Amino acid sequence: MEKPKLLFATGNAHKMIEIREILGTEVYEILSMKEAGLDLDIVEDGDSFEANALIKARAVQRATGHAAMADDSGLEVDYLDGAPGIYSARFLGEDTSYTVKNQYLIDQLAEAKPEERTARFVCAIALVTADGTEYVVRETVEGEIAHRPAGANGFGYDPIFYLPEYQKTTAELSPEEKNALSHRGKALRKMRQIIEENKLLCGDTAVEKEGCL
Ligand code: ITT
Repeated sequence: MEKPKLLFATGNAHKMIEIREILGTEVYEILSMKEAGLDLDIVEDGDSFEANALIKARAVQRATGHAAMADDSGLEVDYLDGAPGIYSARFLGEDTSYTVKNQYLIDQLAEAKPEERTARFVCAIALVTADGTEYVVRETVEGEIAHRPAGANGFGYDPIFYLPEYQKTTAELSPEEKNALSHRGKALRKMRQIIEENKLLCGDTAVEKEGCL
C-alpha cells in the first residue's frame, strides 16, 4: 500500500532529519523539496513565524497540487528584544558560520544579569492541504543563552541554548531527548493531532484526493 505523500517545504537538511524522527516514516512518505525535484525561490517576507510558514507551505502546495507542510522557526533572545527571531537564519548573513553567530550572541549578553539570559526557540508549522485548506500551529521551548557553547548534536543555535532543568544545551541532548521537548517536536505533534482529528489522512490513494494528504 502506497503511503500518503507529505511534501515538506524546506531546504534545511537538519530540519528534515528532525521532522522524519518526530513524524516517523510509518504513516507518511515525507519528501523534502529537493527529493520532490522542486527548485522554488520562496521569498519569506512575512512578519511572523506563522506567516512565513504559510508562505512556504502555500508555495509548494500551489506548485505541486499536493498537500505541503512547512516549518518556520527561530531563536528569540529577551535581552535583545526578541532578536534574531524570524531573522534567525539570515542573522549576521546567511553564510556566516554558527560558531560566529553563537559567539556573537554570547558576547551581546556579556553585561546581562543571570535572570536576563532567558530565550526561547519558536516553531510554526503550517499545512496547506490539496484543496487549499490552511492550518498553522506554533510552539516554543523556554531556555537561556549559555555562557559558552557546548555540545555537538542538533544544529544552528543549539550549542548556546541552555536548559537549566537538564543542565545541558540542546546540542548536548540526544536527538530523542531534544525531539521530546523541542519547539519543533511539540508543534509537529500538535499538527499530527489536527491531521487525525480532521481526518486529513485518507488512505493509500489519498494524495490526489481533495482535502486529504
Ligand atoms: P527553510 O526556510 O528552508 O525551512 P531555514 O533554515 O531558512 O530553512 P527558517 O527561516 O525557519 O529556516 O530559519 C530557522 C533558523 O532558526 C535556523 O536556520 C536556525 O538558525 C534556527 N533554528 C530553528 N530551529 C532550531 C533548532 O531546533 N536548533 C537550533 N537552531 C534552530
